[in-house]
Amino acid sequence: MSGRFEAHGDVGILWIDNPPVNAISQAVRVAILDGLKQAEADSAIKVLVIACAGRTFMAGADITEFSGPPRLPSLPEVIDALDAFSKPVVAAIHGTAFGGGFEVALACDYRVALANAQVGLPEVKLGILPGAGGTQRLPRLVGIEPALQAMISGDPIPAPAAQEMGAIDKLVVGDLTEAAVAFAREKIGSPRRRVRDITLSPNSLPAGFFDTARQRTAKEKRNLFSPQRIIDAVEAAITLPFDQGIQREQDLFFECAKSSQAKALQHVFFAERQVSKIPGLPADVKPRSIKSVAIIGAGTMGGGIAMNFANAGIPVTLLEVNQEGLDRGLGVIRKNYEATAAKGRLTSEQVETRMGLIKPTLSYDALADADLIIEAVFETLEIKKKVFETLDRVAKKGAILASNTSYLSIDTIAGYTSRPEDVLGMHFFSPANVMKLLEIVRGARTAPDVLATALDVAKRIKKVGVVAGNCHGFIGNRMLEGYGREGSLLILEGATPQQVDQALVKFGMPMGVLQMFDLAGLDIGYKSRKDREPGTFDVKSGAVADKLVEMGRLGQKTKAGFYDYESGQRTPIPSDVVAKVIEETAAQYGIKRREISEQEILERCFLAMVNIGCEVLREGIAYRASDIDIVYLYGYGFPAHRGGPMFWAEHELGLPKALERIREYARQHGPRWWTPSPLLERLVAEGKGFAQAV
Ligand code: 3H9
Repeated sequence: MSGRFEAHGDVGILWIDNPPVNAISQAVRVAILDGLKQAEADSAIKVLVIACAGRTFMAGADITEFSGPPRLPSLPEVIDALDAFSKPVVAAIHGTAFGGGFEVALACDYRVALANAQVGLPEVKLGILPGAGGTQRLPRLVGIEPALQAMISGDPIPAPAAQEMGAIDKLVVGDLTEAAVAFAREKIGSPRRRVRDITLSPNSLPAGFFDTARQRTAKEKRNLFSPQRIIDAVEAAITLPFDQGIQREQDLFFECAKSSQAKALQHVFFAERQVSKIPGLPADVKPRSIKSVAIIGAGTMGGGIAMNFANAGIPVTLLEVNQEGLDRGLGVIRKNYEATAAKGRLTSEQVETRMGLIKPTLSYDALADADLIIEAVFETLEIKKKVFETLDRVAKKGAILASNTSYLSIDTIAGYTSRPEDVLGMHFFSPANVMKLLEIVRGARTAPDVLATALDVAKRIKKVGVVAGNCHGFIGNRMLEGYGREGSLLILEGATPQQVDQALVKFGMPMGVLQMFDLAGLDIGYKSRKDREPGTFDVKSGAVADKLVEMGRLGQKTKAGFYDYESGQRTPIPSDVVAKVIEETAAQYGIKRREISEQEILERCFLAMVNIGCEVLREGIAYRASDIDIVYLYGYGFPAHRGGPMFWAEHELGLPKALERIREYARQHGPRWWTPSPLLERLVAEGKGFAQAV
């Protein structure tokens, strides 16, 4: 039973009960229609309350239904029935009234909410728009501008703010049902107060309002389809009568719903919720209690990691080898917080509270009580060895020992301690206080409760934790190698750096691969190439970068790398010097430069990455292709509206086409880096997708 009708004297309550979030499934829609019929038929009932059991009001349409054929009755039909209902209706809101849930509430006459509830129209985050009247009702209720803003951002609106906007009639502290019933009783005998009957006046808007909104949104929501359609729908609220506005909304909704962006963003919604489900990890494993944390290394990474814990109110001890390093690290942290405060996003009191949670130290003894210790020192095994041997001596029993290594073997690192079961990787992404990804590297001997704790910690510090197996570079950096290699080879073969980067940015990446190298510092790759075994990487691909480093062009930090940079600016300026280095290097390797198409740039960069992704999946380094997508979305800025590299390969390109192109590049460039993953070959041969990979 997804709903039931209860009579309480002259007040009827229509309860919706569809755990966990009361998504408006077909059964819920039927239950609402049934409840309305019963309430209409019962002459003793004078007013109706719609309320939800469990932890929340209806959190929206059932997203799992979007991928199948339409199931009737539709939500708009349910809303029509609400409109046609003859008695006043009150929505009793707790938890989150989102999307279709909020649209049901908007079709009620009144909205009563718990003070800690939230409302919102987050459809834009799923690549669609409010398709059950939201684009026509919310502007009528709160005004065009705030309504448009709410729909374009899709962000939740706390109930007190919603009340101020005019979307909530009464805030309640205490028993919501009791308060809603009492409120409803006051409305007995009142005529219906339908939002659809409110008249909107176009005169209230500044001239050119919608054009300005379109231009601003094109910049802020670059490449996104549904925000522009939201503007079209809201414009219809003002230019068309209500029923025609609803029809326009429907048409635009279906346009969005069938777009590839909607499919990609909905994939991301579920992928994000899948990552914490770890095959073989029993659900009853209890995470260890983490009340205090220590970070070793107060450099850029260590400092950023420390901020995450201070932001979550968890005390952090920050260790450096000398006072100067410690002072510099704390100075950077303070500067970051003060920059946030200057933007009005933190008070100076909050800055001090957070700084107060970070305790600097030069002594390992100060780490003895920490529940979790994260090492963020130089990326060499000799140094990690010293750190972990020391930690093994000083850390208390049961403390979790984590390494922020981006490439090195967690099993080797765990082997430096007498407690490998307490060791795992917690790989943050730079800037560590900003990027949402935490790659959690499970060693061969990592204990289940240690893994569960890391996943729990990720949630507490508002990161998305993705579990990876142990290999060189884990999921993200292992795949990045293919991406970087092809980007670097393309400039030798004839593309300019800006041509490569522009193609990637046009695709939706926040920056191109060569810009990314400049940002990270070309010396990093240089050093790692010097340390690597010959044959484990394509020497040619690093040749230009190596020369640039030897010329002192280390990237943004020296105002010169693949591009030139003006002082204090991040805008890449094409460099003639670099163009010459590229040409000379190409000649040195006997490469005949040629025209390179945008399509080739995208295929080479992303398919190289995807082919490695297939290996990552085949070897069990990632549990699911969708986990890989989440790594790329939150660690590398892959555009969410493309769903992630694996989703892109499967759904935009198609796996057979991906395989065919990889084979073609193997023919052109040799098999060393382009041999198709056996997993990809198998899936294509069997006509399967990544979901059936394991
Ligand atoms: C819409 O309404 C369109 C209409 O305008 C027009 C229609 C014609 N459907 O997030 P959690 C599942 S579009 C199906 O971990 P939390 C979720 O997958 C919709 N399933 O919990 C997970 O399943 P599992 C607009 C859903 O407490 C479980 O519920 N609404 C839906 O951290 C728990 O979810 C939205 O976009 C759904 N709508 O957060 C709101 N929602 O356990 C989407 C959740 O198997 N939902 N599930 O992994 C949310 O933002 C969060 O789930 C919420 C709770 C804040 C509600």
